[in-house]
Amino acid sequence: MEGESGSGSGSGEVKKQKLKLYSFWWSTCSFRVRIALNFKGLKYEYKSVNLLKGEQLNPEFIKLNPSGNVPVLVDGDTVVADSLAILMYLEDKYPHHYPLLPQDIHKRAINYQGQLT
Ligand SMILES: N[C@@H](CCC(=O)N[C@@H](CS)C(=O)NCC(=O)O)C(=O)O
Repeated sequence: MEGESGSGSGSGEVKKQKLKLYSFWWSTCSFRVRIALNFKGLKYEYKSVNLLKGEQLNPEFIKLNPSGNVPVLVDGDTVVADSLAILMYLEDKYPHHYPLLPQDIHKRAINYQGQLT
């Protein structure tokens, strides 16, 4: 379900937590995550990390991502850094929200090839 994560008390209650994306407007790595979130129709809270002001080196942010890079996605207790890892996480968690990858495994392989080189 959209923007849902975690589980409730066992009574069927599902705790809704909005995804948070730490990002910066000119970061190309962040673009593709924002595009994927929008394709999938997932609501998220945008957390700006101003790379020009060095905010990626703030201790709070370094705790989240010791490599000091954006993007970082926070989904409840799950913290995912690196745009490709985030895309794959979103695809695994929300496979039916506008799939990012083709079903055909050969076409999928070509997509991976494009991303991993
Ligand atoms: N492989 C990482 C690379 C992340 C990366 O290099 N991010 C850049 C912005 S595109 C960054 O945060 N740089 C921080 C800096 O320049 O100090 C990914 O795809 O997310």
